[in-house]
Amino acid sequence: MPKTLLSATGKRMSIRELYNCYDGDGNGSIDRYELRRFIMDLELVQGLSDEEAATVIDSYCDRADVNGDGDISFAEFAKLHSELKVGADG
Ligand SMILES: [Ca+2]
Ligand SMILES: [Ca+2]
Repeated sequence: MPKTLLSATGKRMSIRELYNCYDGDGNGSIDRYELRRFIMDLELVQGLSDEEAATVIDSYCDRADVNGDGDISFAEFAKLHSELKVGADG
């Protein structure tokens, strides 16, 4: 379990809590800019140049935004979250 899937207080958060947490403007959905924060907090782009990081973040956004409407719905976020957890175990 990546430590970054824990809240700032070290307590595990539910996906719903995470989703609300990263919905920075509180409009009920996570847009690509808000997802960027999530990706960065997960340290998935650590050590990369800004340019490389932007590319990686873009690819995560594209992957997460299944229906391509520019927002990451809760269902889309939950799917990405589960994929990241699997991927982070190795
Ligand atoms: Ca939002
Ligand atoms: Ca979407």
